[in-house]
Amino acid sequence: MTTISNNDTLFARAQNTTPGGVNSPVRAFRSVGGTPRFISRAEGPYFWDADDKRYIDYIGSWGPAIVGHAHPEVVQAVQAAAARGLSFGAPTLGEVEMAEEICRLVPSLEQVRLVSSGTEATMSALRLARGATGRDKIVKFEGCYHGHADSLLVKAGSGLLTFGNPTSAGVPEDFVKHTLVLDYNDVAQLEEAFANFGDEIACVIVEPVAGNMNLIKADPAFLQAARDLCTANGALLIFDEVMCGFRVALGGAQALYGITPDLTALGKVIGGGLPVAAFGGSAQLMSHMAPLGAVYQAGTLSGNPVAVAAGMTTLRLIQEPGFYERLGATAQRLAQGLTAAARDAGVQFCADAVGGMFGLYFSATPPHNYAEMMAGDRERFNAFFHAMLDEGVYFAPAAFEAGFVSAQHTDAVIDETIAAAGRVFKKLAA
Ligand code: KE4
Repeated sequence: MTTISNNDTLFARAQNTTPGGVNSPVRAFRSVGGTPRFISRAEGPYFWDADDKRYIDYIGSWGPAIVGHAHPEVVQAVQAAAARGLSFGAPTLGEVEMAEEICRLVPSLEQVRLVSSGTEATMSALRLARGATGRDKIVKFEGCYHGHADSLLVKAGSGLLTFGNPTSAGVPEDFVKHTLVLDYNDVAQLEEAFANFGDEIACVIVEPVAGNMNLIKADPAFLQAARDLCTANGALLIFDEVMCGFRVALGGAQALYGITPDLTALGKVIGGGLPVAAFGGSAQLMSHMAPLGAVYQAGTLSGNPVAVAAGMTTLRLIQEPGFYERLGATAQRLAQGLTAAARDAGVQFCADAVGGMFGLYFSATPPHNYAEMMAGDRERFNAFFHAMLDEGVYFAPAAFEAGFVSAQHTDAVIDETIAAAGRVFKKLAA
């Protein structure tokens, strides 16, 4: 007799008033099956579900919870800001301080515009690239996700250099006919695209460390080729660092790779769990944005003072001495420990990590592109996911997502995870 959990009850109830019972599709567990856990509270590396079962959390709200959940200093800053009013629709000191801090930490940025989601940040950066260059075509890569703006909901066209097809109903063919979708890490395709359309391409948008087809690292030569081809053809290079920004290094992937994009999109960590995202670049490029220029973009809650308080406190905490060294060591400890546990159990598995984000792969080697990621053993991932959930460890509920650690994932927490995985891998091998 299976017991009905509070998660089951809540999930059934939620589906009456919200499509799929969730406010973002990945939360519905449709990729892994089963009942999503409704989270009641979180603290440090943990959160608790509607049955008050504790989990070690490795999604961290998909990146924002980098200092750990409910960090006392973040909570205190939010409470103090809220007591001064929630939103004004007028400029505030906090927004100025946040823009200055982001530009100080990411040298390629002379100016930024704050928005409320990563989707807004990338959508606005694309519009700016098109407005500044007067060109329509954009290049993206299979497996990179940049939010749900129409011209980015695109999968590769039938032929290599044919333009994209919508990945979502409701997106007219016309809205994606200027979007070229290439293979990630494929320099030859990028060179051919520019040979064919160079003077029509407004921008190349890329996740410099991809986290939406599991974790896939860009080859340095691939990013350098994108940089060089954009420069040579008068196109703009956009780094979508909504996920990897302030996650893989203090200055983001652009600091790690030493490659300077023309525009950058940021999100997640800079909001510390509240809705703050941003896009920016040179003052010259940003001068195209309304009210100075002709590229329009706006937002009622852009730069919201309570959200900015959470983000600024988080940005201060991640600058503590040794923060990224410890975060990187934590993710490496997890990746190496899981790999060893799988090997001891005789299960084909590998893992990788960059800064505070990691990838888990049921394949012999980490993937280099979307097709290789899709060739992984999805069934085995799903069995692993649920067995770990039963052990009180919550990994991303989809084989194509990355994972995240926080400053509160101590060695003891990582070792508890590895021990649980050892038991699970043995079961999988049986
Ligand atoms: P949002 O609009 O969800 O704030 O950001 C969109 C976005 C843009 N760029 C990158 C590189 C992103 O990873 C995202 C959003 N990431 C997903 C994680 N796969 C958010 C989780 C979700 O969709 O619920």
